[in-house]
Amino acid sequence: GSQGDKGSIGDKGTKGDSGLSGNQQNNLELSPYFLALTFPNGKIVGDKIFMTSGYEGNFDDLKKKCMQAGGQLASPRNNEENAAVQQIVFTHDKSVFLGINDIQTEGKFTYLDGKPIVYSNWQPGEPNNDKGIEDCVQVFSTGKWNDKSCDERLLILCEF
Ligand code: GMH
Ligand code: CA
Repeated sequence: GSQGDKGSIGDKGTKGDSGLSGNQQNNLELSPYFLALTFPNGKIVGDKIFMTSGYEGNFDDLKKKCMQAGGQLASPRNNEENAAVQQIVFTHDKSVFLGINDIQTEGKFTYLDGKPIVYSNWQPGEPNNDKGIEDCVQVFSTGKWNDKSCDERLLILCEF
């Protein structure tokens, strides 16, 4: 929205002079619309919405489901986004797959578009490619990352 208005769901939350995102500036988090739409499966961070449906499946299945919904698997690119992912994992007590893997080249983790990751939050000792079969990335309720087999069935978490 324009400066001074109350903001809306369509407001992408561009950062202004205050350094706060539009969502914070406009107190979107306090609005009943925000509370209703994000309870208990979603989080809004800046211009990104993370949302789970509660569905569980393997990496290919979850990747496909997010794309069919017009989004993609959660791909946190900074601490704030990772904290939002962590909160959903914690709330549901189920870990999620990220839209990050090293299927193409072992040891080189990329986003789904093939670009190298710009942010990570590995658990100490990870990624360890345990048994040589771990090309996908799961998030624990601590927010820390572990490489895991893409054949595991985890909770879906998409970003829009
Ligand atoms: C091995 C050990 C554990 C570690 C797991 C995990 C599997 O079993 O190194 O300490 O937690 O691998 O990385 O994904
Ligand atoms: Ca591992």
